[in-house]
Amino acid sequence: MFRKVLVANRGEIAVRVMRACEELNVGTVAIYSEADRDSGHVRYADEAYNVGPARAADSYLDHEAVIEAARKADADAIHPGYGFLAENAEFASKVEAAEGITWIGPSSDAMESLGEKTKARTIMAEADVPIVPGTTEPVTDPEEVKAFGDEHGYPIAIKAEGGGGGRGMKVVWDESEVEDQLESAKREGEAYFDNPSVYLERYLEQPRHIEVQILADEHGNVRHLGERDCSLQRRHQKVIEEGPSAALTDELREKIGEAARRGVAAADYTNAGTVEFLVEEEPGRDGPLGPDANFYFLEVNTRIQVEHTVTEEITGIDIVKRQIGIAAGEEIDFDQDDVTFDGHAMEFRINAENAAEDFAPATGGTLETYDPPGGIGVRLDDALKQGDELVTDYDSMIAKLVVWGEDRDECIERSLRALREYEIEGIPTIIPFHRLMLTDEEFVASTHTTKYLDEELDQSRIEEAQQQWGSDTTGDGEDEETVEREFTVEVNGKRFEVELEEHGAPAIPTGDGGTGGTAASPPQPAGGDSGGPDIAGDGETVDAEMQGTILDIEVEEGDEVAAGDVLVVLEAMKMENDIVASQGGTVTEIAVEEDQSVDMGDTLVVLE
Ligand code: MV4
Repeated sequence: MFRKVLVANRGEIAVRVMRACEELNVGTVAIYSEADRDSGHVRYADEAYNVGPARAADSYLDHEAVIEAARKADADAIHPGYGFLAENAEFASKVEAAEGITWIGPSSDAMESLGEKTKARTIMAEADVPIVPGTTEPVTDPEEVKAFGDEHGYPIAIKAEGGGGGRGMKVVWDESEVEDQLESAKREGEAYFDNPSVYLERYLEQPRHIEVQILADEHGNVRHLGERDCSLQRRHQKVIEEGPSAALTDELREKIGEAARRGVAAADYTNAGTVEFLVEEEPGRDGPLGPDANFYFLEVNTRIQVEHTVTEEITGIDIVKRQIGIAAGEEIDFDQDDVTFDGHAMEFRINAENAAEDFAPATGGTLETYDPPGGIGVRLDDALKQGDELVTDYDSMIAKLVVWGEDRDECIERSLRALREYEIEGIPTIIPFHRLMLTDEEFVASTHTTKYLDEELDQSRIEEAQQQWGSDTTGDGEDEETVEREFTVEVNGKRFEVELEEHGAPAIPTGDGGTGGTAASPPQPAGGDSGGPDIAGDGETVDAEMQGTILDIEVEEGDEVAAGDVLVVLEAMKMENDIVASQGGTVTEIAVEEDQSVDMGDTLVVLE
C-alpha cells in the first residue's frame, strides 16, 4: 500500500479521496491555488502545497507544478479525482514515467485509445458490444454523409473524434444541412481537440442515459457494479443521478452490465471506469424496458465520476478505496456473483446556482448558515463549513447529497425530508429545484429522457419552486435593502418563530455578528464584486454562466429581441454556447466586446 497520496484536485472530491486514504492509514497531500488557500480540502489534508494562481490552467492543470508538489511532499501516488487532469493521458504518462510515483487510474495507453472515439467504437464492436449504427472510420466528404443518410435515414449525429461529454456533436436533420454541419463539426474538432477528424452515428431522439460502473484489476479481473441512470440532465450537465435505473428490467440490466464488462476487458482497461450507454425509450411504455430494448455503447469515462456515490450506496463497495488498492497492485477479492444491489440511491448535486435565473451561478457570497441534513440513509459529501466564502473560480457544485432507501419510493420521501432539512443561507443553491423534481410527475414515474429539462419542463414551475423554497439571501446583493430579523417568542408556553422584514430601513445592528440582521453594506449592482464589467442600468441583466471568451455579439444597442434570440456567443469549456434572451425586450446595453474574456457571473447584455 502507498505511504502518502497526493490528491490533484479540490473541493468535495478531494476530501472524498482523502477520506478513503484515512481509512487505509495512508497520508494525504492537498494542492491548492491562490483562490483555495482556505478551502475545505486544504483543511482536511495532512499537508498542502500551493501550485499557483487561481486560474486553473496555471495551477490545478499545471503538470509540472503538480508533479513537483508530489516530489516535495514525498508522495508515492497521485489520485486525480474527476475533471482537471483526470482524463489527460499525457499527464498520466508523465506520472507513470516519474520514478517512485504511481498513477491511481487506468494506464495512459488505455486512456488514449478509449479517448479516440472511432478506436473505442472498434474495440467495442469487436467485443460484441452494440454500438450506435454509424462509422468506425473518419468521414471527410459530404457525399459520405449523404450516402449514410440515404441508407439509415435522418437525423444523423456528426461527432468529433476527440469529443465526448457533451462536446463536439452536430445533428443533421436533412440532406440540405449536410455540408454546413460537416464543416462546422470539423472546425470545432480542430479548434477544441486539435483533431478535425469526425465520424457518423444515427442520432437517437429520445435516449435514456445509462452508465455502468466498472472495476478492473491488474490481474485480469473485471467486475461491473451495476448501472446508474443519469437521464436528468440540463445542457449536458447531470443534476440528479440514481441507481438502479427504474426504467430497466433485471434482464436488460444484466445484458448491459455484461456488455460493459466485455468491452473494458477487451480494452485491457484497469482501475475504476464508467461505460456510458444510450438506451432507446419506447414511447408510451408501461413498465420497465425489457431485454429486447436497444442499447448502444457511447463512450468510456476513464476516471472516478461525480456520481460514483450512488453505486457505493447500493453495493456497499467503496470505489475510491478500491481504486487505490488496484493501483497498489491488489487483486479484486470478490466475484461478479458476489455483487448484489440493495435498495435505491439518489444523488443530488448541490450547485450554487439560481435555478429561476436560468441556473446562473452565484458570483460570490458567504455561507452565513450551513447546516446540512443527517439521519438514516443520508450521506453528505462536501468540503465546506459555515462562515466559508464561496470560491467562484471553478465549477459551482459545492456538495452532493446522497440518499439511500429500501426502494425508490422510500428514497424519494427520504430525499424530500433531507432537502427540507438542508439549511443554506448566504448563497443560492438548486435545492428548490431538486424539491420540485421529487414532486414532478415525469421524474417520479421515471419516464423522463435526456431531453426533459431542456425541452419540456415549464420554466415557470422552477420560478415558483425557487420562490417557495429558496432562501432569502441570493448572494448577489439584490435583497440588501430589505432588513430581516428572526425572533423566537413564547406565547402561553408555546414557541413561535417570528420573522420581521422591513423594506428600505437602515440595518438593525445585531451586535453578535450572527444571522439576525442582513447586511449593512450598501446595495451593489449584480456581479458587483466579481471584477467584471461595470453596469449602470437597472434592466434585466444577462450574465455569463461560465468563464469564457466572447466569440461573437449578435445584437446592437436598441435592438428588439424575443425570448430565445441569440444575444452573444460565448466560448467556454471548449464549446460554442449561444447565450439567448430568456424573455423579450430591448437591448439597452452591451457590456462586453468580441474576444473579451469574461468570468462566471459577469454581465454580458442588459435588456429592458
Ligand atoms: C448521442 C445522442 C443521440 N444519438 N448520440 C451528448 C454528449 C455526447 N458525449 C453524446 N451525447 C449524445 N450522443 C447519438 N447517436 C444524444 C446525446 C445526448 C445526450 C447523451 C447523454 C446524456 C445527455 C444527452 C443530452 C443530449 C444529447
